[in-house]
Amino acid sequence: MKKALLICLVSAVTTTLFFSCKKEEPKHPNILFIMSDDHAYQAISAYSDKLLQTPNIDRIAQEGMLFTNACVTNSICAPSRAVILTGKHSHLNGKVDNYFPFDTTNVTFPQILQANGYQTAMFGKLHFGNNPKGFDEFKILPDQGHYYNPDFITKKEGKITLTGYVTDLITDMTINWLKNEREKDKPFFLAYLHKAPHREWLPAERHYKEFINRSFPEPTTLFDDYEGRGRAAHEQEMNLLEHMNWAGDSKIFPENMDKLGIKESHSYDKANYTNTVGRMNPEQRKVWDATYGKMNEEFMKRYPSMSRTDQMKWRYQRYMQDYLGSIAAVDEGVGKVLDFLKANGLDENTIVVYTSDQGFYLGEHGWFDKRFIYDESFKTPLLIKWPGVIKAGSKNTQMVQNLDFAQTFLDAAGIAAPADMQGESLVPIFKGQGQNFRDAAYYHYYEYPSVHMVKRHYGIVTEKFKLIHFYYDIDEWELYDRLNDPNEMKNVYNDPKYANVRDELHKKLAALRVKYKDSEALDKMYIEKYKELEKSGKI
Ligand code: SGN
Ligand code: CA
Repeated sequence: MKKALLICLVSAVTTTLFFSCKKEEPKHPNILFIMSDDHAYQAISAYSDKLLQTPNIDRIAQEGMLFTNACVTNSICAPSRAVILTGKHSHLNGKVDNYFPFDTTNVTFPQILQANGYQTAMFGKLHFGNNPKGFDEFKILPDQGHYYNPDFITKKEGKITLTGYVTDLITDMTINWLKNEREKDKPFFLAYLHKAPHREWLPAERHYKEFINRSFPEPTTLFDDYEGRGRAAHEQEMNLLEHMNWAGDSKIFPENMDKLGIKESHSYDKANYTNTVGRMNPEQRKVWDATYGKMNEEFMKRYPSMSRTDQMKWRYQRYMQDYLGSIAAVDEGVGKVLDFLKANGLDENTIVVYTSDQGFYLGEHGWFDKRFIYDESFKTPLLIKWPGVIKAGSKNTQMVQNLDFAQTFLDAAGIAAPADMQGESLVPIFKGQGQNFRDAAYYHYYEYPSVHMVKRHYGIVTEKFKLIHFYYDIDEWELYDRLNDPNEMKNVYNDPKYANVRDELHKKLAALRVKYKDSEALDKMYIEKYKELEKSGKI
């Protein structure tokens, strides 16, 4: 208690952050926050084992809680990370898309934890364009980072380039820090942030062979023609057949494309392959060429007789082989870190979280990527264990959001959160309370016009319905009946049967916009700011 007070006093002097200490301090749990980039819940066997086994990630749910309705507020990388760190929606923390830099005057929960005596470290992908504040140690990837022989921006040594595979390197850094740099008299907050399985989906060499020969069940909506939905679904650019590139995504060697007369169908080009596979050293490249060369040979024979349907099916399999293949190393890494905690007696007092910065399409609606409020990208995986607090093997169906992490971690650490954070602590849920946690989630996506061309939209999601407003170069509303149409194939906004529901949701959405301090004025302001960036050539 004395120590907690002292920490409060010292940190009150050294920081202007607003926080206060609670009276009864529990034993200050350590927090290990594991987040991957673009990891769809469909590719975690604790959710579904149709595609992949992830025994190590699953351990977190077996020893803790699986959240089946966890969701994000804005399904894109850097904005999601900003929401997590600040506990505020994008329109208030300012990081509405991947382009605007993160405003470092925002107060983040790691700064507060650090000021309250936590030792803090971050390894892996941040994607802010600036360094994280509130961390005693960090090694982060510049921008998106690379899979092979990646560069890191480090707190102590500036920019470094390491030899190896990014997932393994981030895992090694994390374990090394726990082993050699952890101050044993302090609780820690450790962010272990994978780049995988982000596009262009490069697996580790040891997983090439296993995955390149496998085939995976197709989603029922792979050949979706978007009938029954509005312009946004028709005009996106994230279709496997239309918008994936042959070289970077499907790994067709550029010389083979030339021989077959294949032109990239989209703005991406062969450089995408050269920049990524091109980073491999001669030994790595040899293994790559041998395995992917065989796949290329078969493709050379098949391509001339492939129909568009065949091409779509082939694209899907190729996509899954590399996407799921790149998760294999993530799962192994998670296993190693969990084993380390256990072997060193750290597992009992450590909260372990596994999540992704958003969900991802694995061929549903014929898509890859994310961004939409539709389920596969709106929902995100979430598994949390906290021995002694969360009952092992439990499941939770509440609509928890990435907005809730900041307050959850502060609450778990016994620290009052700043009053302007907008989430809710999940600690009551951990303790088996927290029924009716959130009856409606608010969502707002901004990055348009941009890669994948998903239009700006905001909306409200309840257990039963989803109301969406697409705006900017369009003014369209969509309404989905989530229970009767789980694949979101039919917009019932103009169906008279749903008139009451629609009117009710309009009111609720307007109230949520007020509650979270979002507004048309802010929508316009962000459009203006975006146009300025476009003019300056930064987009
Ligand atoms: C890159 C990817 C896109 C992806 C964005 C944002 N193209 O531009 O497919 O949507 O990043 O991803 S790539 O060919 O360069 O890989 S995010 O996870 O950072 O939001
Ligand atoms: Ca992402």
